[in-house]
Amino acid sequence: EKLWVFTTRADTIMGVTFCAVAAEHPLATYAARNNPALAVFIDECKRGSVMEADIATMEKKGMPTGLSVTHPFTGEPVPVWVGNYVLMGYGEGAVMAVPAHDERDFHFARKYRLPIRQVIGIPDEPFSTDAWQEWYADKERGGCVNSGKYDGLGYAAAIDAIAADLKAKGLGDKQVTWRLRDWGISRQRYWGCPIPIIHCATCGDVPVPDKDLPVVLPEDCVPDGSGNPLNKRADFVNCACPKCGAAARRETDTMDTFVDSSWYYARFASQRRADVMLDREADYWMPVDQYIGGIEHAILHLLYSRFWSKVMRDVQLVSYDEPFTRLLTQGMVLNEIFFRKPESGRVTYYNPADIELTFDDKGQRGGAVLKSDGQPVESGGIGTMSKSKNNGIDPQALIEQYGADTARLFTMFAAPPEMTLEWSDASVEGAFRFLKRLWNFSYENRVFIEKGSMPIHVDWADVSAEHKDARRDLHSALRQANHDFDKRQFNTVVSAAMKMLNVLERTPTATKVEGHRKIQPVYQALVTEGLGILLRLLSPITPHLCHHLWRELDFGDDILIAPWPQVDEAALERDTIEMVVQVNGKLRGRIAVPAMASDAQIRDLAHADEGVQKHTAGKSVKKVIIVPGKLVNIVLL
Ligand code: ANZ
Ligand code: ZN
Repeated sequence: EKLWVFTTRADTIMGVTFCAVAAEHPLATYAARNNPALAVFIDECKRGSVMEADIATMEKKGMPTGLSVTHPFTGEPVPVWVGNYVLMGYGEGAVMAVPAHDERDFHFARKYRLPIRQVIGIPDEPFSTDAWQEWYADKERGGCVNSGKYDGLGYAAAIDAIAADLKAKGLGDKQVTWRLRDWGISRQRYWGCPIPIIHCATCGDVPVPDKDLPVVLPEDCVPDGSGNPLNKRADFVNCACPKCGAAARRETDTMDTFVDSSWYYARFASQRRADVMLDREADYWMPVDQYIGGIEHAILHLLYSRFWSKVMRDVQLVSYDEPFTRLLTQGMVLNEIFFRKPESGRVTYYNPADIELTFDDKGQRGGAVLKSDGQPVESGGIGTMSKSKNNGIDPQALIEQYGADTARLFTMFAAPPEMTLEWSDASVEGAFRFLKRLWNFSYENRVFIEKGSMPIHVDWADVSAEHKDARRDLHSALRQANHDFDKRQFNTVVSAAMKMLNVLERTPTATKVEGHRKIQPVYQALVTEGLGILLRLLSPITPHLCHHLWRELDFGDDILIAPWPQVDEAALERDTIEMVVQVNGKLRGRIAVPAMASDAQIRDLAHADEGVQKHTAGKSVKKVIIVPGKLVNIVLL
């Protein structure tokens, strides 16, 4: 007979020193017939956990079957053991053990004094059977050793060669194995998708006929904590068997909510028809371009929905293969936790919105009191917003006080979306102030922008250094923000917008001409261009305000259809660059050098700087190091 094993490391085949089978494996049962000790051990294993997580940590135990198999290449006999770490439900329920390169096999072999044979090596890494080392399992860096004709081959090449040789002998082949496990989808819970099955004493489990679908749940059950209330509903439970017509019972288990969440998005994209699960419209919209969810979905929901998509694809409900193109895992929102713990009884948590903080004369945070009774509460520090800790904030309250744009700006600005975000009322205020500034600035400058204001023609090559700098700052902020939008790093998009407003606010507006203030056309041009960019840049984050100002300033009717602002590369060019000058590595001055300056020119300018001269006078220079665009370091002898 043959013993089949599943391995992902065929490259280690010359290091096999034993095989191990699961307790449920037919070979184990066979070996236990005349071996009572083995039978007892097998029983013990069967009572143990089959959870992978438990198996990973539990003590590895085994017992020899007394049988052996023949190594496919060397022809040597290989003993077969029963091992408690081998799962019947995975692969073949049997493993080829390579103690030198598999950590479980290593500990097993050490415990039962089985041979350990190195067959993967990394130059300069000494191998010892005394203790397991991470690199023993490294398939990236290692190559075959002590493996005859396979010596020197890397992981992939060795597997190809060995698989081909096994195939030629009819002793093996490459195969794809999935680690999907069964998913029990029924729940003893009232409010879920009904399982359309009727239980009949004679016919068994009979599906509800198509014409009677969907099974509709009663909506007036009152859960009383004593189990699934559907069980008590005779009107729901009692029915006739669709096959024989006899009295039968309707299934009261409902489906796991993960069933619904596995495909809801496809239904959202195809919700017009009530008579089908999905129509072709789902294909038009799907897959989801950008999925967003918490990390808690990483192994459950995201895996289930991929699996479900493939089933829907196989039964030709949809034609796509994967449900989500791109995933963003957002960070948790944190907030302070407030509570009171009575002498006896349960802790009560209070919502931060109902708490007032007290401060001493120096503005230092003191205690906290509950607004309603003025009595102190304790702080439990910062934690994830949760129902159990009652530290969630209802954005509705913020929206009512400050408007939706402020609420959005604050959340976008507080942290990159993947990071945790600490809630702070002060930052909400800051976001609000910024939007007010933008609003005021826009109205103050409206006259320069709206239709009917002076037409402006500016040759940007020909304006003052100050205005050139301002325009460069605007465009370099835009370049950074466009980049950050692509990376979904909205917090720095907001900082770019803030920088733009600062630049615009400090740009000189007017010159005095014959005692009168005369608005400079270059200012007008700059503010028109700058606000145009700023409003479009912010519009995905604070849409209402930007849309309104866009119209008020006569930029156009609808900011949503305005083209996205583009960086003017010419604006980014500099006439002069500031470089820092160091003497022996210490900062001694700053110089402005022409953008096109040669190294010799830069060196001369550095030596001419007053601050630098103080430290170089009378000394000899050993060498000058120039880091282009950044720094000059003068090293003295
Ligand atoms: C020989 C070998 C040598 C292995 C080596 C690993 C390292 P993943 O990657 O998680 O799929 N295996 C196979 N079937 C098993 C079962 N029923 N119960 C427990 N373990 C089983 O794991 C694949 C590896 O898990 C396989 O590759 C096998 O051990 C083990 F240096 O074979 B390997
Ligand atoms: Zn029946």
